[in-house]
Amino acid sequence: MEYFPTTNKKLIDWVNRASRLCCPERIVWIDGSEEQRLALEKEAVASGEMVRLNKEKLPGCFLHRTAHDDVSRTEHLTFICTKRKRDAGPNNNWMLPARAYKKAKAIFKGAMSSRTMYVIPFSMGPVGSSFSKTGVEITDSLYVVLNMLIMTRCGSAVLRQLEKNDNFTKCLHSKAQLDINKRLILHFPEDNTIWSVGSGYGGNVLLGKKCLSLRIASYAAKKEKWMAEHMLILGIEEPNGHIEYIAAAFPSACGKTNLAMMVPPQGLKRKGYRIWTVGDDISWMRVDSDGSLWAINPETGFFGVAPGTNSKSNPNMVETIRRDTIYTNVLLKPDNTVWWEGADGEVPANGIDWKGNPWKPNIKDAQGNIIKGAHPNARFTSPIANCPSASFRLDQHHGVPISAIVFGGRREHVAPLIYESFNWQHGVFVGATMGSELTAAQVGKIGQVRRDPMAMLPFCGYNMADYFRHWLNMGKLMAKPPKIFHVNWFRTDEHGRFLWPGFCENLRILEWILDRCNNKVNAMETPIGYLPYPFDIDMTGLPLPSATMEKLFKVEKAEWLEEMKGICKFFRDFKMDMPRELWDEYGALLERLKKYGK
Ligand code: OXD
Ligand code: MN
Repeated sequence: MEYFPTTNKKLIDWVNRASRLCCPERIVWIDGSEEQRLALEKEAVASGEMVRLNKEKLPGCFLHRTAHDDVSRTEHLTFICTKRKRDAGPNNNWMLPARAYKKAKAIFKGAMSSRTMYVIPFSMGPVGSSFSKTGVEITDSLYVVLNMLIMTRCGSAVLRQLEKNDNFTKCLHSKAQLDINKRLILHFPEDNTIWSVGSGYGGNVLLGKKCLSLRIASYAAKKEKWMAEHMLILGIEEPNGHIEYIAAAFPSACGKTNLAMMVPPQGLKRKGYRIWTVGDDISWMRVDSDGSLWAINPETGFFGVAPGTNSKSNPNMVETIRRDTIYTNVLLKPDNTVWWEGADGEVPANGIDWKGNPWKPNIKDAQGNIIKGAHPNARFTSPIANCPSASFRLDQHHGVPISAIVFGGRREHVAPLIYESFNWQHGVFVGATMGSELTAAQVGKIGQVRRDPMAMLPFCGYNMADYFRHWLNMGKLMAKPPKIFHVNWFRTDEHGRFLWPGFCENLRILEWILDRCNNKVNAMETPIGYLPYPFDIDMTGLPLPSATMEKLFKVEKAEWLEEMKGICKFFRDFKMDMPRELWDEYGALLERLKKYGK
């Protein structure tokens, strides 16, 4: 007779069904205790799933290597399974639920034989908050368990919550054979269910993250009138103790994590700002009784990209990942510490690369390509509590009030360093038309613009036209909606050099954003929105030539008219479902641009 630490019948039935399907050798319930975690870490080391790192230099840290073809999210194997194809929209791969269950069942069948099945009750958001969502992940991966213990609140407290309210997302995961040809990441928003099989990569298997907190949550948020967004949340505190919070959406690889925990630049030190990190990836926002938008980060950890993380790009993260961290696909050094391309310090003379092979700088593969020590998407999983800038409001049920929403993209041209939308509806248009140029790291033609509305293209769990409609409706529910801005840290000159230094200097732009929110400065009206008067940006300690400033803020009519063609093409994909208001915004912008001088 199986032991169940719950009386929740729905949960017991579901665990029994999963067990009959996957046939594990035994079932272990995760209770969230320190004792259990330490035992599981030992087990993972003994089985070779993790390597314990240098206890003095990296206390509580481990290294894990994934299968070589299982190193990032697999969007082509990710599906939204709804009764109607239309509800998934042109932005998602779609499968009929019955077909999806059948296909995946064949892979799950017996997949856990001679393995342990772990049951992880978890809460996204503080346990018991009306803001939070409960999930239970069943998995045969210890790596998943140990990551979930960092990324979410898990264990007995969540089970107690499930005694009161039996609403939870059923998350089923099995590594199965880690076969890319038998890999499926399936979302059933109508059943509040996620099935992931055949992968061991975080984004595909830590089901509380992208799968629940964005895809499933975005679907629930529309129904329940709140917002689940791919946004960082940070607070800026003035010396008088006043803190304002900003939520910002950028496509992957645009420095979201770095921005979330930036250190004020030398030139602004005299102003005594402090930055508070609330989250680096996901923001759940709702309208509170004061008529403004309040946000929580439903996670408790960072799942960040290691390459490029160093004391210049992100000193707070360097501090965070010194302990209690799981590293995935980085280089192992002879002293049992880790390294990646773009890390602090010297390039090690040798080590073991992310594939487990001996490595030296500049060694080449059979094709003559340099072999990297760490995979470009190597990751660390680390508790937010370790972060020197972690917000003291992380566990507050109400979250933090949002003064501004910032959208951003990676654009060499077209988008100026910063502009402000005219109003909420125009801001939704700005978010809906967000785009980034492809870099060498992505498949496709370099420089080609990929539209990624609100940075949600891979994460919106339903038809994006309905998502835009939801954004428009949310604006109507707020007495004090946040102002909406767009930034571009990546504008280049005629030689392809970045015009703006980025990183901590971005605080100068956030300062202007808050000045606008507090009606402290005026702005210039242009066809695309309000732009700063250059003298309103505090450039103390950053002497950029005025010609550079001019280029950073330039709105080029010809470039924008070209941009409009791309936007039009993108909007047309949504056919008749596209909200009329966004076409109105499109038409109005086109008119303003036509009338614009240069
Ligand atoms: C992530 C992503 O891993 O957005 O956070 O790809
Ligand atoms: Mn992300």
